[in-house]
Amino acid sequence: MIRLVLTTPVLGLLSVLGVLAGPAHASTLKPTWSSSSSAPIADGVSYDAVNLGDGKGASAWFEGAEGSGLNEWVQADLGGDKAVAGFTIWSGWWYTASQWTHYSRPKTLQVEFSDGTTQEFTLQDSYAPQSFDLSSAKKSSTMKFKIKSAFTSDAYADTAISEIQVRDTAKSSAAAVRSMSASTTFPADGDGNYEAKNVHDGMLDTVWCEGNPTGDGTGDWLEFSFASNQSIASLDLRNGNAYNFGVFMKSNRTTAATLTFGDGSTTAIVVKDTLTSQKIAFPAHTTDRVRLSFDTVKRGSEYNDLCVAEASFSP
Ligand SMILES: [Ca+2]
Ligand SMILES: [Ca+2]
Repeated sequence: MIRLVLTTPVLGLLSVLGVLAGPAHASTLKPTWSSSSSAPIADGVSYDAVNLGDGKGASAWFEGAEGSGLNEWVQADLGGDKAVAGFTIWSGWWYTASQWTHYSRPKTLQVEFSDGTTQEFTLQDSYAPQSFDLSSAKKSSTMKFKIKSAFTSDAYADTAISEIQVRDTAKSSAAAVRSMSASTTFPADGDGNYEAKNVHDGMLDTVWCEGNPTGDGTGDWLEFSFASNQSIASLDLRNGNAYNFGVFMKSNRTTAATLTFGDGSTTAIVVKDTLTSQKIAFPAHTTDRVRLSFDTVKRGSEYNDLCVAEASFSP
């Protein structure tokens, strides 16, 4: 399945999140991004640092210096002092899994805080989000990520970072997810994987898609197991592949679903066929798990597979 609208690359040129409850449960900040340099806009595609915080793997910052851009940097302005707990990085260009090897990936990143102190982080050369916790929370209003070394690409020298999520010590309002399961899962391909964990990584173009070879997603389900009993009363959903409208229209979306709670009770919900964020309220339940079963589906124009970009439960 083609995850994205593929165009010719114009530059001319998952540490795996093993413990879901950690990073996903922390509160993610909304920094303003700047950089020492960036590759020039080409064919209408921007490689600006703003791409580091747009929730899309396919959009990336590319340094604009010679070679692999050693000592080039991006800076997150956190909007005042925050208690920074850590960050998660999608290193390299996550346009597709097969494109990822064609550009350099940061290996060592030096992070400088607003008091001038620095910490160094060594990344794996892995097509997976990598999550780092600071040894202790750090009060800072900025984080500057400087490329100190890079993994060599098989094609172009330019170094890319697709996304950086910075989290503070505040708890997210969303129920912490311990594990996910799904009725079926579409097999990984050259575009990436379609696993259930993709629905709570904060990324609009990483999705769960059902893998039933004949079905349209009707009867398929996603199940969320929480770290503890949670009172939940709303579902925050990004239906379909929420990368953009064109991609959204291609795959199936759900239009009605049933929630089944740990005690076996159920609630029917109506879902909008929209790629924008929607919050679906239901009578509060205290439960350690909930299954989201898809009852009706709107067919996509190209792929007969149901996809969900993001889903979380809140009080
Ligand atoms: Ca991005
Ligand atoms: Ca996602």
